[in-house]
Amino acid sequence: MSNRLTMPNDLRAFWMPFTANRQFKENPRMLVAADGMYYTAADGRKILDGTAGLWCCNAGHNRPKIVEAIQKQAAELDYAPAFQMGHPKAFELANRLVDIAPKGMDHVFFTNSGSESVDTALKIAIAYHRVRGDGARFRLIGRERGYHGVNFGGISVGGIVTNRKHFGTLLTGVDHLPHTHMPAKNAYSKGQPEHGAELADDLLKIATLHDPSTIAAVIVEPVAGSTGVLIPPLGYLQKLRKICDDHGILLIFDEVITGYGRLGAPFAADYFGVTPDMMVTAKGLTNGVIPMGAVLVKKDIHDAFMSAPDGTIELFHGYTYSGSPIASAAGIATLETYKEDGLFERAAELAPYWQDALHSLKGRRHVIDIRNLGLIGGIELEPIAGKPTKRAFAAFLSAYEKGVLIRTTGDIIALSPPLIIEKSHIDTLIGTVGDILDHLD
Ligand code: PXG
Ligand code: PLP
Repeated sequence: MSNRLTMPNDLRAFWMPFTANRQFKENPRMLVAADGMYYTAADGRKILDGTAGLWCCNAGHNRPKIVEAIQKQAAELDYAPAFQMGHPKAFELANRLVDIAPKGMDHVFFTNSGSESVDTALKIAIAYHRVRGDGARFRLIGRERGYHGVNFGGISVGGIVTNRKHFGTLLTGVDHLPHTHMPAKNAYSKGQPEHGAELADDLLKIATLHDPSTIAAVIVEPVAGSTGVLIPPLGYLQKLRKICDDHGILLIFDEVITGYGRLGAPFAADYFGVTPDMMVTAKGLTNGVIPMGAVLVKKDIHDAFMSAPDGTIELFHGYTYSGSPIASAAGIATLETYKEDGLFERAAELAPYWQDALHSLKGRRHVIDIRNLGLIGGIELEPIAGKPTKRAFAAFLSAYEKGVLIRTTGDIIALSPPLIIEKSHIDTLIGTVGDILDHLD
């Protein structure tokens, strides 16, 4: 007899990602529609989206241009083989990405997610040194509290203990920089904190320990998102760039969250004025609508592979859905939407209002730090003694009850609204969070 479950609302089969499955299924939170700044819940309530989905719907929901592009593409060319075959839209999207990327980032490798983009960039880094005859450079350096997705490469360079400890030996030849979170000195910084640029000097220490000639690449999030909105200290990223340059080490920025306007510039590289050798992107590339990632690569790195003998595959890497037609069409329509609506500029214009609104929560119950940059905000709460994460999760549940979607990580509330947010929405979002905190245990 089949054990297939036929009840329409049986929730057991779907093993949900990064979710307390049993708790969720006892009291599910179901979204059934979305438009502009709002989700609609299954019970019909409108939920203000304070997180752009999961940091990805930068242009807001149900954008006509993106919806039409996907519909049209599905009917015209649903899928084309990705290997040894092409279709025009993938090339067009790559060109458009190069147009908005920092100067010199001239090539694009397509993936389906941030995790795949991370592993792609790490592989390109190691292979790049090898094709240049420098195969002794194999080490990868990540950072504590870094999130680089969930594939083996990404969790190896990542710095989240819970994401690593269950999964064996991970990649070898990996080391980690210290994280840059210094609440004792930097609490309540507006924008970039003043203290901590010297933490970048640890790269030199690590490089010296292993010998710099063994290090292939360093990967960091310009602003760490998932581990609670950690803003880089002034001068920190510049120092990393300098140390990498001095020692032939590639610098990879993981811009999965910071890319596509989140900081009020196309990429964090533009915002900070530091150009990495590769940029890892996903999420906002298609406004979160269709899975897609892109690794942007400097010309020199790409070109190093192109001296392979004629007719040979230069890089033995790729995915069935690399640059798939529907994702490419969605990407093109997304970049057009960002441009037509001036959303990157809009994020920059709104950033001061966002900063003031966030920091107005200073002194509210349980709040021990507030951090912000562009349209990202982090509100750190005092944990309940012996019960880490419980207070912030209670805030998340209470916000959802009150019609506002926030995200929590540890005891930190992370906010990253769509870039179409209005000042009145910011008032509602921050006002609701403040009210909730007043009533939390
Ligand atoms: N790098 C960074 C910097 C990310 O933020 C990934 C890689 C992996 O992307 P994919 O597409 O494989 O999930 C991410 C993803 C959260 C949250 O609430 C953050 C992410 C994903 C889900 C939740 O902080 N970031
Ligand atoms: N596993 C098997 C058996 C496959 O045939 C393939 C691709 O052909 C993969 C995994 C990789 O899938 P993807 O290219 O979607 O990452």
